[in-house]
Amino acid sequence: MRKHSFTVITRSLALGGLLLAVPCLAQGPLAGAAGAPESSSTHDARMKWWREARFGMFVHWGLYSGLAGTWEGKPAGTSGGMEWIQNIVKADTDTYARAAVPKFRPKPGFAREWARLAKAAGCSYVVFTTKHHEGFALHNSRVGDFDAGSILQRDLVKEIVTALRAEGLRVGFYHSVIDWHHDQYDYSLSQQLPHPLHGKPSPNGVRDHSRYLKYLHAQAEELVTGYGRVDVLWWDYSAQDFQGDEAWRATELMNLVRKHQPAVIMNNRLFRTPEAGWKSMGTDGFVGTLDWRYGDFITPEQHIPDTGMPGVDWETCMTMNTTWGYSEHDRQWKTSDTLIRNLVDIASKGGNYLLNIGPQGDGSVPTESVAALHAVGDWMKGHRESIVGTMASPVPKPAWGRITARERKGVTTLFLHVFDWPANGQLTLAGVPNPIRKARLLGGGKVTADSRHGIITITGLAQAPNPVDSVIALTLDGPLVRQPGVDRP
Ligand code: FHN
Repeated sequence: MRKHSFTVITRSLALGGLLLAVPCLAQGPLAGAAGAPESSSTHDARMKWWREARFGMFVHWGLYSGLAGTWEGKPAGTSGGMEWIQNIVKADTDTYARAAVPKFRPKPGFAREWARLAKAAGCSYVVFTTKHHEGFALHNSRVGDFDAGSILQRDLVKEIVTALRAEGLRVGFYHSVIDWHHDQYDYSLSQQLPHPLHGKPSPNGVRDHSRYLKYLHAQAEELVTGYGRVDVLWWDYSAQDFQGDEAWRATELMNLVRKHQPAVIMNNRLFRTPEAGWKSMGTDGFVGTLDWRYGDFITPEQHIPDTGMPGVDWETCMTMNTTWGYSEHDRQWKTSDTLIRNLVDIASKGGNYLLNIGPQGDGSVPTESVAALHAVGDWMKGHRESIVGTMASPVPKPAWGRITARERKGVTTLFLHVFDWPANGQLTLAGVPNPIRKARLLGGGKVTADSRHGIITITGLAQAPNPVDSVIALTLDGPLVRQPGVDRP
């Protein structure tokens, strides 16, 4: 198989005696509609909104949400993914459904609450679970009977998509290829993928996995043909011993989706090979290469790669506490300061932040998540331009914080995100030879920037205007060249 590697090509333009470098990705043909080669320019156009967005909301919501991490009156756990509760308690699907369905009662207007919260937080897109590993589909499916249409007489996907679009948000479907309900999903084919019946014989005899794949592809087709434009398809997940075409007829599945949604952006999780960006079963085991066949972006989970992933598109997905699905026992909430700084750190490395909420069985969002997202949104209100539409810092990470950058028409803006305001009120930045046009503090306030021997000093403020992250916009003549030998942001 042709290994598709990325090389970064810098187009050098001489301007004002400075080498201007505009990093771009030199890519071979990429997957377009139905697998046809996609040119780099078409690929960049397709990825444009996603690369500019920088910030999305993840939503894990299903039958597990009503169980809230509790099984037979006791906590199934106080940390970790409670969307896995069926596998934690090793319940067969009928036992699980009997316990969970009565507790899953979406209230009217739940989806509007989600959409308004995502908008208030400054998110540009929302990726929500259309089906998680438990196998319960949130749409009204014609090919199954374990779905919201069959059991609740509602099409929850339609309700959510309608609410998201009313707020101008892009729509993403998370869809689990793992399925703990379907009686032909052959869990014996992988020793690494989880299943509540692992190690036990199938209660319905030998399973024909190809029949499950027919169902998987049919439901995927329902989702990409029945709800208008789908902006993101977030597949989840494969194992080293069971992945790709063997496990899911993956290439066919991606081509099916692209046939109906040619602009869709898909992650790399139908596969699990170095070419698809993975080097282990862990979600921190990544390599910074992504062959076009395996998806559009790499998906580091619950962590931020130290130096980002130069040359490929990547998105860190993260919980606010320790579970993706709702748990009434998990109190380990990250502070809003941490969430804001995570967003800045990720953007400074050129990635996206997909921050998760786990609504309860009626769709209500935990109050801690609501408060945190509003705090992030309050910060975003005054600092949005330093995140949305920016790219990775072209200069090394400074001791006092992070840097995001924008380059337009030969003018660079560096957004200096100051986490730790220097005691003497003087901010210095080395490695920036470009002439300064101006310096302004986002949100108001006067600062002065002087440049001497390539070192910029910013003065004028005795203390940090914003204790979490104060941002100075530094406008410079010409784009910045990545300093030779400089470690990545
Ligand atoms: O097993 C799932 C898990 O429940 C959750 O959905 C995460 C989100 O990225 N994905 C899988 C674990 O990597």
